[in-house]
Amino acid sequence: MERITLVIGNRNYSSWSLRAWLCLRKSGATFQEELLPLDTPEFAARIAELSPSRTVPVLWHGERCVWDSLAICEYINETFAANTLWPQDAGARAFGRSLVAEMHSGYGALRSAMPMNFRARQRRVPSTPALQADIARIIERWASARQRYGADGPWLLGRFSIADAFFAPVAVRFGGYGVALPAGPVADYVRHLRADEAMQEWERAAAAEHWVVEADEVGIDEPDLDEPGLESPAAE
Ligand SMILES: N[C@@H](CCC(=O)N[C@@H](CS)C(=O)NCC(=O)O)C(=O)O
Repeated sequence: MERITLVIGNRNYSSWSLRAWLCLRKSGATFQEELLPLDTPEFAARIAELSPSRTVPVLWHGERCVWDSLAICEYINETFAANTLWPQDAGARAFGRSLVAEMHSGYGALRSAMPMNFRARQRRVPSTPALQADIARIIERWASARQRYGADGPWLLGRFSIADAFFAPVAVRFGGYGVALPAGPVADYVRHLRADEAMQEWERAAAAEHWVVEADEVGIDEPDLDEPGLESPAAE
């Protein structure tokens, strides 16, 4: 078996790394990690050797290099997961791929206003119409997925899929920045995702990190507010 190495950024901040790592962990493959701390001279020097895009994640499988999180997740699905990271049903697969494509190329307001930061708890950022529109759209997509596929299991498409990996960093953002979720299937989904063994493993490792990326430390701590924004009756 050729060596598999996933190059990732800081677990606390690197949302694209988390997506690829979750798929690889769920595939059951044995792999090594190389962590490059974001925003450091070490990152710049090493990533130039490892990734044509100079971003993380990047996957090395023997001599093969796969860069960009979505390409990596698709490669993992085909090569290490026997295509189990997408549903068998073509309609469900198309729905899931649409969710993932939208996440990969969109939700810019959410991504810039609420950087993934596991250490952010009860943080609040200014609300803008664009941010609220992204949040509402994601909640609506999650609700739609759970309505369609809830009978097949607790993940967005029933069984774990690349779609869950793609939205995992969003669930972390919603928790950290106090985004209220409607009680019921959406809140249940987020709770299931955050409690997942692989997510917990990543979160524990993130908590042990000491690096601080100032650009990703946004918002104001509001310790008096309830933590985190699950099951707000007001959002129902
Ligand atoms: N479209 C890329 C985005 C990757 C990306 O922006 N990664 C960030 C870390 S989460 C990065 O490497 N930033 C370092 C830099 O741009 O210098 C993907 O999906 O993998």
